[in-house]
Amino acid sequence: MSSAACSLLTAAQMTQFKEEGYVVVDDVFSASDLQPVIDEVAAEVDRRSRELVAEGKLSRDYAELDFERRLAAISLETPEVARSIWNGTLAGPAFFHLITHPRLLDVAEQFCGPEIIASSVYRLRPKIPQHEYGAVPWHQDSGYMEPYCDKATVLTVWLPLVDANEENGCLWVLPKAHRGEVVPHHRRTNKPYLIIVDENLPDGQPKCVPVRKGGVLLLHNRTPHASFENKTNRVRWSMDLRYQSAALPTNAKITRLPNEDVADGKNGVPIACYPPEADFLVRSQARPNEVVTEPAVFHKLRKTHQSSGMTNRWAENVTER
Ligand SMILES: O=C(O)CCC(=O)C(=O)O
Repeated sequence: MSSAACSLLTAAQMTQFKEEGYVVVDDVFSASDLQPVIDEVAAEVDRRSRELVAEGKLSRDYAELDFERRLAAISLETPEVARSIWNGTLAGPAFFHLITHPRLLDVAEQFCGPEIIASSVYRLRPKIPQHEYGAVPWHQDSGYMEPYCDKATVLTVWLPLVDANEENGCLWVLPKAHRGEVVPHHRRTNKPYLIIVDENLPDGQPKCVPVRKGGVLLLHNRTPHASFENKTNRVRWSMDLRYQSAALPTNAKITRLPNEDVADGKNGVPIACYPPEADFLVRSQARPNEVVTEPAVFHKLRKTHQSSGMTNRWAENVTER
């Protein structure tokens, strides 16, 4: 892969995001930018698989297989390694350095302004071949957030660690639907993820969005998106990261500036756009001393954050689908 070409979006890319609610930016990262994250994840797969072998839950550790194949082979025997990675517990230095990568923050600044909060809602997703639970139904990221933040822009950066395409389950989007409201979402009994059921899905032609390793897909928080089955025999590894302006509700422990939202219990401002996980300041002109620069601080935040109350906005909506 060529080394990362440019960090800022062109005017045409900005227009596409504004009009369509998504845009792909190629070559944001070089292979060497992504390798430390891959190494950190591979080390965890190695550690967990050895543990399971020792516990008699896995026949062997499949150490001879590469990053894309090893977890696929393990998952034919047990879902435990994939599950333990999926649930957001990995928060090592390489993750921190990727989330705070200057080129990514340059991109985020174009949407969020100079005071940037990294929302701690980041996910590492190993989409396992032919596993139904790897599919993510249609949803808007705002469906998971506080209604107060529906009108804001919270940027999702979807970032594959391998080439992502239709066959291995890249994302699909509904272009232009971000211009409308957050539509009703349903919870499913005994299944993960919120879903927008067919009758609530905004009109439009779903679009498959392949992204090459090193590139990113940028999504608006009201852009409906989904991903379907991985039909290959390799894992489709990806991460999704989120950024917002510090002016929005945030549980980051930072000084508030005039005109920034503060949850004072009176004006309906929530404690954060997504209270269950910890936000942190990643770039700032106004309070540079409060920017989190140490991986250990990020790690501690991830491990010790106490979730506070969240609006149960879809409480009435339950479906069997
Ligand atoms: O990676 C996927 O398959 C789904 C990602 C997603 O839905 C999200 O980032 O909100």
